[in-house]
Amino acid sequence: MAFLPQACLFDLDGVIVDTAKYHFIGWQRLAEELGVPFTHEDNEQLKGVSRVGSLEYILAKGGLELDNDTKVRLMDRKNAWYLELVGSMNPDELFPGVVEFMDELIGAGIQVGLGSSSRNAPLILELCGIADRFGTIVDGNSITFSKPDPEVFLKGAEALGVKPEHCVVFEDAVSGVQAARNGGFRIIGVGDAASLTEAEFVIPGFEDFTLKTMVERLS
Ligand code: B16
Ligand code: MG
Repeated sequence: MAFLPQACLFDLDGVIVDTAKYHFIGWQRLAEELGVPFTHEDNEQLKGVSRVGSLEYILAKGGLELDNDTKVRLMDRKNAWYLELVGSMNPDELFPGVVEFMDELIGAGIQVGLGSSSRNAPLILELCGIADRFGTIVDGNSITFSKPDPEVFLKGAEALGVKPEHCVVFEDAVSGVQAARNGGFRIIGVGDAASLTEAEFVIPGFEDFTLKTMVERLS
């Protein structure tokens, strides 16, 4: 029997837009100040990881231990640099096909929600002109536990009044795919098929991806 989802939850960074490149600039600048090397490979490890989790990663890499106030100050500095870069984002930065796909879902009566670790998610959706498409926005401000904990997606499904098994999660991060799996969701990976092995299938992006294709592949 065909599987027709009642809702789709989208991650933000790596699924709707590429904010990882801005996170990289901010974390690298901070890491440099701390005397810790920070590479693109390090940045890959931080996809889907919370702001505090990302700082902890850099501190651990440098063998540094800092008190809580200092950690908060450092995260605020990095976020200020990040916001300078994000401030000029606009609809041109949306990944090709993602809005068209969302509009197809909405037109078919399938709800759309956001499940992101980023505390800046509402701002980014506004800047990109797509905030009004989301029936719910669950972001880093509304969760206690980071991916791979399923909280962010469970809250999204609850807000939309949909059970996880009737809901598809789109994720680009290994921790995000694990979060969806831990919550009992259907999961489509976006990006690198070699690393997203726990997804049901992986798409390179939303260009040429349609509701019909999704239903066929999930059924
Ligand atoms: P912020 P996602 C995540 O977004 C990013 O992938 C991750 O690199 C970042 O550390 C995290 O948001 C927190 O972001 O500092 O803006 O609160 O992929 O879950 O949409
Ligand atoms: Mg992501």
